[in-house]
Amino acid sequence: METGRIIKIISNQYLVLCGNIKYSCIAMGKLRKGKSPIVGDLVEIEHFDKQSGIQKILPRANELRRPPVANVDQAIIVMSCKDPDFSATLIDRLLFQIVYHGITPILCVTKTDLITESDPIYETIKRYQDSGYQVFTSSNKEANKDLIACLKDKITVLTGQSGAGKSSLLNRIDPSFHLQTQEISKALGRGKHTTRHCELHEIAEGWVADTPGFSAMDFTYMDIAKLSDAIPDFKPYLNHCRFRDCIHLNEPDCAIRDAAANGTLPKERYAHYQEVVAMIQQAKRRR
Ligand SMILES: Nc1nc2c(ncn2[C@@H]2O[C@H](COP(=O)(O)OP(=O)(O)OP(=O)(O)O)[C@@H](O)[C@H]2O)c(=O)[nH]1
Ligand SMILES: [Mg+2]
Ligand SMILES: [Zn+2]
Repeated sequence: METGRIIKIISNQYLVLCGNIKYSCIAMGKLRKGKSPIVGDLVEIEHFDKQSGIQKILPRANELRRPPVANVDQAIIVMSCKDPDFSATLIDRLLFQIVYHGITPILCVTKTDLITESDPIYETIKRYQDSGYQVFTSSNKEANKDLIACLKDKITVLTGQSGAGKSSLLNRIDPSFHLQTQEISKALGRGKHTTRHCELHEIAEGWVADTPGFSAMDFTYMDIAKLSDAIPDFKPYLNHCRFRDCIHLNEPDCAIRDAAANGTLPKERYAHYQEVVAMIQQAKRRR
């Protein structure tokens, strides 16, 4: 038995890194009944005559659903200033998903070459920074050094809409990378959604998952209390509501609603929370 990490999955072949050696493995029979292995999983493998097989998935520290990656240290929300349009609503929806899974969120605003210095996007960025989030910016000119430094020794997931520049960002950080980006797929007539599978790439002394962009997000599995407990902006106010089971909507003496009303908590973050909670409640009613 040897322990390694799944760094790539192509149909039913799993590429497992053990030390410096990569083994192409299949999932053994007894695994198929339980949960399926995903990228980032630590697994026990066994070598046979002609092939290697995954015998066991070790317990996961955490697990993202979209993209499916296990044992993630941090997730970078990649949001472009333009093409596609900047959206704080989308940032917060991704943010909620990430913190819900106990993963550290980081924001990277790309394509700053497409806006001017006085663009209101910079005020939004400042509000995220004031709330304690780590925010990087990037343009087509060079790779952001602070961003590179934050990847070291970590498993990082890039997430964001198709065309936000996730693959381009990795190509700029490591010029030996040649991940396909949309310019190339346009030339090949493939259109949107250039990145099609999930893979961990060794980059800047860490591991980064470039993932496909997505079009819809699922919140229906979420527990509202667990979500509100996980939102970093809410933390300072959490135990100050009148009711212990407050979900911070219409309850009297809600510290979070009050904080949003007087501006100590960013109003938009609270509004985005209300929207997501409404989606969760609607889905629960339909069941
Ligand atoms: N002007 C400008 N364009 C950029 C920048 N970064 C990426 N782009 C362009 O944006 C387009 C999309 O970039 P990709 O890297 O393919 O986007 P992606 O997020 O990987 O997209 P999917 O794989 O489909 O999810 C390409 O045409 C890039 O050349 C940037 O900093 N500035
Ligand atoms: Mg891509
Ligand atoms: Zn409350």
